[in-house]
Amino acid sequence: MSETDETVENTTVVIVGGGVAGLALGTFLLRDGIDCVVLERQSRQYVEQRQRAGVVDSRAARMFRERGLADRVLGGVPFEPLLNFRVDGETRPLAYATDDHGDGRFCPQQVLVRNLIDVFLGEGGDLRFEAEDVTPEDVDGPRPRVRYRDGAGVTHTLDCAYVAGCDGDHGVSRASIPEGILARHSHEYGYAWLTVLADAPANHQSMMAIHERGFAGQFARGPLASRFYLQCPLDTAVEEWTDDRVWEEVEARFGEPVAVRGPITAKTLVPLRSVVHDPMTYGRLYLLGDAAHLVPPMSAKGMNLALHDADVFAAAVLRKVSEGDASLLEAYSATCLKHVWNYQAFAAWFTDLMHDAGDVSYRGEFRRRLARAEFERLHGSESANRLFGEFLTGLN
Ligand code: RFL
Repeated sequence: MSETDETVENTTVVIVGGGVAGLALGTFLLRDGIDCVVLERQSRQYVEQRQRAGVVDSRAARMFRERGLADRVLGGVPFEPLLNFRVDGETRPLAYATDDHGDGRFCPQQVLVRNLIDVFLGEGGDLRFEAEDVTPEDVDGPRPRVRYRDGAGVTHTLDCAYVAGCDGDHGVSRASIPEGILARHSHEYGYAWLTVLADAPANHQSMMAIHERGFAGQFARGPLASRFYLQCPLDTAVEEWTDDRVWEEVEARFGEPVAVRGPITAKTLVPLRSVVHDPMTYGRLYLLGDAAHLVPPMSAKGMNLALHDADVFAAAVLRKVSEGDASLLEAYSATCLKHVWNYQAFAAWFTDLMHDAGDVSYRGEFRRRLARAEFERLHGSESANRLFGEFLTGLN
């Protein structure tokens, strides 16, 4: 074929983005007998190695179990219903009440992604990596199209019934919606996290420090690695954080030496923000996951919300295709947004609590004392503790 050649194909759903939302959706649709094509901008190797989230909550894990996929896609270890806090250098474990029977897991996002790719391709799914210039067209009409260019420069057009925008916050799907259609509701927390990946085994699944120098966290990422988080100002630069400075700051905030100062393999800055786009649809384009909403990583809910959207959308398409009933598709945005705002409320509360309780330079002494009182309530009040446990496990 020459560079100008075009191919035109038909499918039911074009899924833009092969991250957690796109791959889970593709797998669910495929197993429900619905044609779909997943278009991913990056290479397979890139998406399989991209390190991000680590917590699959019970609700999401249960969704995979109910679809008979848990053993094949979930890795990692089950949650223990215990959070380890260090408050001003003192150990304050919090055992939270939960009816969860061990479904939630510490499962690195790249393990989930790798497994979903294996299942999807193994069952005959159509997943196209390195798709360039993906462009949704006519999504407000009866038959949308998605065009893209493959690595050989050939342009492809996919005619479809629905486009699923699963391409994250910086993707092309939401950007293709005309101005003024979506409302953007957002909140900036005023600080960032330096996120650090290190070949350093963790003594506990989770450790979180409340300290006057700011929040610090350590979360296990498999048996040999940890993800560390350090609250820092928005205007800091990664280059300012030498490895020695990272370890000194982690140890100062935890008030004890880390078990192993292993090699640091990645450092990134993440400004903490909450964002919701409303509605999550435009014509036949449906937004899923980070393309529609962002939660601060303190809550460990972003990937879980993406999985929830995939579950709701797959069920809605199945109902329409098998029974001709569009009611679930029409309700898609409202159904997801109710769940999104519930998790946003938890994420904002937990993020404020963990940061306000430490460094007073952001929100002052009054907020610090409020946050400390709330922290004590989690230890002392059965109902507060149970509600917290329900949110953490995703059962609320
Ligand atoms: P993803 O995973 O970003 O996937 C989007 C995919 O779309 C592709 N893409 C395109 N493809 C085609 N054409 C284009 N024009 C495209 N533009 C983009 C991208 O290459 C990519 O493959 O979005 P998705 O599927 O919505 O999933 C969202 C989650 O990845 C995200 O919410 C979580 O990582 C958030 N998160 C956490 N969530 C949890 O549930 N539990 C956690 O413990 C947790 N920890 C975290 C986190 C996010 C973090 N960062 C990096 C912000 C910890 C951190 C540090």
